Amino acid sequence: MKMTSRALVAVGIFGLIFVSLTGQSYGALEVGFYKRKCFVDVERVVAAVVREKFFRDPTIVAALVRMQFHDCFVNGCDASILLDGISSEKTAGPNLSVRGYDVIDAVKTAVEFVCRGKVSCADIIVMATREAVYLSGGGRYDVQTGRRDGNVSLATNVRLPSPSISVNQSVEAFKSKNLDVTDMVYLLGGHTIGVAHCSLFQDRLYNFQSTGRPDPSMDSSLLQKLRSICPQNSESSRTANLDQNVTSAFTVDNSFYKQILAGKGVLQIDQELAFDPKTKPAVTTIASSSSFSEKFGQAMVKLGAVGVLTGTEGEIRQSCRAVNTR
Ligand code: HEM
Ligand SMILES: *[C@@H]1O[C@H](CO)[C@@H](O)[C@H](O)[C@H]1NC(C)=O
Ligand SMILES: *[C@@H]1O[C@H](CO)[C@@H](O)[C@H](O)[C@H]1NC(C)=O
Ligand SMILES: *[C@@H]1O[C@H](CO)[C@@H](O)[C@H](O)[C@H]1NC(C)=O
Ligand SMILES: CC(=O)N[C@H]1CO[C@H](CO)[C@@H](O)[C@@H]1O
Repeated sequence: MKMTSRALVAVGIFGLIFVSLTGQSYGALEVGFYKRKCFVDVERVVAAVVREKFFRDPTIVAALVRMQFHDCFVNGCDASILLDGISSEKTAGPNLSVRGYDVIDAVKTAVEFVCRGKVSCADIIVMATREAVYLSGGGRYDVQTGRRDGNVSLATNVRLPSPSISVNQSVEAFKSKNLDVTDMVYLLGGHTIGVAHCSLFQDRLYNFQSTGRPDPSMDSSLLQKLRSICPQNSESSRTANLDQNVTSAFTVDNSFYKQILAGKGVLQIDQELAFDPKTKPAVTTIASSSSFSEKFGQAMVKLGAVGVLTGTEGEIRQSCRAVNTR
């Protein structure tokens, strides 16, 4: 009650000093978190490693973008997808084809060398993905950092949407992660790169919704093409590009939206996006807009904030593949 304003200022300053000495931040991600944590620019170290991997294998862009989605959608962006174990998230059906773990390991080794014990695996996923999107020609966005790593990873937690989900169900799935319809439409633009295995769209080619006929919404030339890649009743490990525009199948750009408007969506959900009244207006706008890169980056930042651990929650893993032993 007798506290003067000078005393209040002193308490405030003490608080700031305390926070900066203990290095704790309370619950917030920020752009450039590692600037105060490390003597070297961690984001540049990440960039160098990803660049080297990218020039050997440009498909790491798709691998990393999908990895960020799967990490963030299951138990928040806490690197739980990276944990090895006989029943960890990695072992669940939809995650089996997630790749890029080697890229994350290489980045972790490099950042540990320059700033030991400070950089989380959850942040590495987000920083590496940003770099990969940029290298593909998809523009550069600022990422927030300050995530900490979780220590729980269970295949039974993996409830990822199936490719035959309806737009309404997909809207619900994204909403449960605080992502709105617009975010969803931009994020599904992640399908502007990468591939899908035949088994995940085979029904659309031969027996759509048990009709014995193909999906009538599929462009007929695409149908012929996909049927030749994925013959009926074959156990095919073959794949088709998610973006059917050959000149941009490796580039994070808006051509995916042009393709789905032309009936050339490979996954059922991608095709529905172009025809459902809830999403068609956004798809049409994005298909003819020049701001996709920027908006996609913003949506990735929003995705990157889902269910994060910050401050003193979780830990900084020593190896991205295992929780620390104490
Ligand atoms: C309703 C939501 C989604 C569904 C149902 C879905 C489904 C799928 C399926 C079935 C595949 C093919 C997997 C395979 O054959 O191995 C795939 C691939 C992919 N997805 Fe999604 N996805 C969704 C959302 C997203 C989001 C939000 C992103 C990123 C922002 C994303 C990025 C990717 C990428 C980059 C690939 C290609 C992976 C590669 O080539 O290695 N997906 N997705
Ligand atoms: C999707 O939800 C809307 C209401 O938000 C409803 O009017 C529409 O019938 C639903 N569509 C389908 C295919 O269930
Ligand atoms: C195909 O990709 C190129 C290069 O990104 C783009 O200029 C063109 O508009 C795209 N065409 C279609 C039909 O998607
Ligand atoms: C996981 O982390 C939580 C809190 O961050 C802690 O309570 C728990 O003991 C940890 N579990 C293991 C197996 O390390
Ligand atoms: C599409 C797909 O592979 N779904 C599988 C995902 O993983 C769960 C749990 O392991 C399986 O039950 C699904 O069939």
